[in-house]
Amino acid sequence: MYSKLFTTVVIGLVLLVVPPALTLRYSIHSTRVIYFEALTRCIKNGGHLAAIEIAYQQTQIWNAIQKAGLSTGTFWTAGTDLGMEGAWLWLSRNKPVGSVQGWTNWMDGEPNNAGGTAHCLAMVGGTGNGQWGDFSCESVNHYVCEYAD
Ligand SMILES: [Ca+2]
Repeated sequence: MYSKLFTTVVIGLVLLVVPPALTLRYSIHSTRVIYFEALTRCIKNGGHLAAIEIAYQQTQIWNAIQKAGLSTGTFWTAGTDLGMEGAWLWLSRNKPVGSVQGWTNWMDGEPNNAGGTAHCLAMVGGTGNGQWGDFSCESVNHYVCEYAD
C-alpha cells in the first residue's frame, strides 16, 4: 500500500522535474535536400527541424541516426547564421546556438565559413561522429525533425 503510494509520488516528482526538452521525439530522414527544404518538410510533418541545445539531445539524435544505419551521412539541423555571420541561431526555436550553459558541439576548426557561404549547421557523420560543421545552405543533406508530442 505505502510502497505503491511512494512509487506514485516518485514518478510524479520525476515527471515534474524532467524538462520538456527531454520528451522530444525525432525522425531521421535519408532523403537529401537543401536546408530550407528540410525546414519546410519538417513543418509539413507537424514538427520542426531539430535544434540541439543540450548534450542529451545530441546523444538521442546521434543514436537514432546510428540505428537508422545512416551514421556516415551529414544531417541538417535548425542552426543557421544566414542573417548575420557568426551569430548562430536555432531557427526553429528562435534561440541562439549555445544558449543553454554555452553548450555547443562543433568539430575542431568549425564553424569556418568555408568559401564565405557556409551558413547552415549540420551534424557530420563518419569520423565527425555527429559533431557539427557549417555548410552552404544550398548543399543537400539528410535531415532530422523534432516533435514536441
Ligand atoms: Ca565548415
